[in-house]
Amino acid sequence: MTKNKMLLSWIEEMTALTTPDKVVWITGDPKQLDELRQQALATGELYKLNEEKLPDCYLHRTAVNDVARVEHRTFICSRNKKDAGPTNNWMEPKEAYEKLGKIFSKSMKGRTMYVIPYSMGPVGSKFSKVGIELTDSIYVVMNMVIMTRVGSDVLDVLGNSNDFVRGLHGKAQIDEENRYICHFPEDNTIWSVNSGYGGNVLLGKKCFALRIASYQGKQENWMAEHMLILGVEYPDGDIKYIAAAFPSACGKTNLAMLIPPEIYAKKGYKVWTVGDDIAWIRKGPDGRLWAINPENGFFGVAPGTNVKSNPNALHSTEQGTIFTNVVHNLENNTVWWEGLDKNPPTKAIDWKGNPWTAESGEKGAHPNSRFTAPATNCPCISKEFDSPNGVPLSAIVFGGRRAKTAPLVYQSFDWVNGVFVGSIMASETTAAASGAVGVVRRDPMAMLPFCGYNMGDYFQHWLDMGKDIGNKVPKIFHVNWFRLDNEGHFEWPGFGENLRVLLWILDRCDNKVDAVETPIGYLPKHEDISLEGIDVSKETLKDLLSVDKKLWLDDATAVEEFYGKIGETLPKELKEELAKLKKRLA
Ligand code: GTP
Ligand code: SPV
Ligand code: MN
Repeated sequence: MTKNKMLLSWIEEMTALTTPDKVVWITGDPKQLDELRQQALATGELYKLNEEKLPDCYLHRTAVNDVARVEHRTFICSRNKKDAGPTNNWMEPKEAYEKLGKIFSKSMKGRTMYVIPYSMGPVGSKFSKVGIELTDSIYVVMNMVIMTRVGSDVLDVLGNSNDFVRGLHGKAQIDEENRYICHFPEDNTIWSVNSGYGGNVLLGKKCFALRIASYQGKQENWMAEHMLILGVEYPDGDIKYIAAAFPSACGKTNLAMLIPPEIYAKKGYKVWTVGDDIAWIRKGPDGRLWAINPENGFFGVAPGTNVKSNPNALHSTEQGTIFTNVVHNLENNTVWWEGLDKNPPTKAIDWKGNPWTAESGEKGAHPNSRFTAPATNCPCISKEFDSPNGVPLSAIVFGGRRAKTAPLVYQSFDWVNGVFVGSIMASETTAAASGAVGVVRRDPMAMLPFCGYNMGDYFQHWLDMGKDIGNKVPKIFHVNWFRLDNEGHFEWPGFGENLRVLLWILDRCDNKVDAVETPIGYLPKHEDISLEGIDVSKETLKDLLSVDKKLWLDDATAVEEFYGKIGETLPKELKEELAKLKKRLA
C-alpha cells in the first residue's frame, strides 16, 4: 500500500514488539470492512441491531472497568518535565517506552494487528494531518472508520513524508492496573494499552487531535481546541460562525446541533453543524481566524439525547452507528438509554450485560454511554463541513457547568481579557472521565485533560495568536446554561433556546447592541435577551444576568490558587488581569 520507508520500518518495529499473528492494512474498501464486521459479530465484540429500524447499526459493551477516559493514567512524556507542566501527569520518555514496552511485548500473539491510515481533516487540506493507528481491536477499526477519514488515499497524500502521528493501541488484558495512555509530543507518538474505550483508544480524537496537535499548533502557529463549531444562518441567508469550548459532557454536541425555537425558525433562522468536539484553528488569507473540524463523525453522549433535546443527534444515529454501553432493547432488538423516552423496555440487557428493568432502580445505560455516528447522517451538517479552508470565526465562547457564580452570558473586554476568562474557566466534573462527579474544578479552555504541553505556555500561545491576528480577532464570550435556582432547578431552559444567547453574542460582534459594563465583563441589558415564547420570568432572567460580587471574590481566590500552581510560566498579562478583576470587584 505504501513505499514510505519511515512508516514501514516503524510498523516492522511495532510488529516485532507485539508479535501479532497477522498484519492487515485497512484500505477503506467496504468489502474489507464488512468482513471485519462479520468477524466481530462472530466473537460477540459487536452485536447487530434491527436492520429495519437501525440499518447497519451495532451495539458494543466495554469491560465494566473501562467506561471512560482515565485522566490519572494519561501521561505527557516530554523529555523535560517542565514541558508537560504542572497540570499534566509526566513520565520520562525512556521510562514510559520501557514500561509500556513490557506490557505490549507479545501482547498481540494470537491476534491480528490492523494498520489504520487516517486523516484528521479533509484529505489533502492544508489544515489536515495524517495519523497511523495500529490496533488489535476491530471495534477500534470500526469506530475510526466513522470518526476519521480512513483509507489508502491518505497514504497517497502522505507519500514518503515522515510527518505522521504514530499511534499504537493494544487491548492487552484490559487490566485497569496496567492501563496507560502515553503521549510523546516530541516523537509524534501515542501509546495506549489495556483499554478498549473511546477517548483512550480512538487515537485520532483526544490523543492526536488535541494533545499532540496542541503541541504541534504551538510549534507551527495554529491552535487545536476542545471546541464545537456552528454556523448561525440569518433570514437573509448570511451565515456567521462560532466556536465554543465546554468541558466534556457540558453541551457541545447539543449546542452544535441546536434547533431554533419555533418563533426563530418561522423567521428563517437556521443553525448548521461544522463540528461537535474539536476545532483546528489557523490564520486565513484574509487575516482572520478560520476553523475546521478535524473529525468525520460524532462520538456523542447517549443519555439525555431525545427527540426534544437533540433530534439532530438522534437522527444522526439512525444508520451506520455504533452504540457503546447503552441498554439493549430485546423487545425489538434496538437500543435505549435514560432520557430517550418515558418507555424503558420491559425486556432488556443493561450496559453490563445483565437482564435489566427500569424497576431495578439501577441505570440501564452507563452515564457515559455513547454513539459513534457518521457526520454525513446529521440533518443540519454544514455545507462547509468538508471545506479544506474551514470557516471564519466571528466569536469564541467558553462555558461550563456552574450552579451559581457565572451568569448566563458575558463578553470579555478584549482578547487578553478573553484569554483570561478562558484560563479561569471552571466546571463541575461529569461522567466523561473516571472519578468523582459534580466537583468544581478549574478547566482552562476546557483543555485541562487535553493540553499536550505546559499550561502556562499554552496561555502564552493564546496571547501570541491574538497579537498575530490583531484587530481581526474574534470577540470572546462566556456562557453558563447550568445556573440553578435555590431549589436546585435549572433556571435557563437551554438547548434550542440557547440561540437567544448566540444571537446576542453575534449582535455584539457586529456592534448592533449595547451592553452593561460590570466588573467581570459586558452583560446583556435584560430587554436584549428575548423571552418571547419561553417560560422564563423577568425575575429569573434578572437573576441569570446578575453578578454576585462575593461569589466572584471567592472565585478570584480560587483562581489565585490555581495560577499559583501554574507557577513561573503563567504569562504576566494574565496575572495582571486577575489583579484588575479583583480591583473592579472590591
Ligand atoms: P463530550 O462529548 O464529552 O465532549 O460532551 P459534550 O460537551 O458534547 O456534551 P453533550 O452535548 O453531549 O451534553 C452532555 C449533557 O449535557 C447531556 O446530558 C445534555 O442533556 C446536557 N445539556 C446539553 N445542553 C444543555 C443545556 O443547554 N441545558 C441543560 N440543562 N443541559 C444541557
Ligand atoms: C470527552 O470526554 O470530551 C469526549 C469523549 O468527547 S472521549 O472521546 O472519550 O474523550
Ligand atoms: Mn469532548
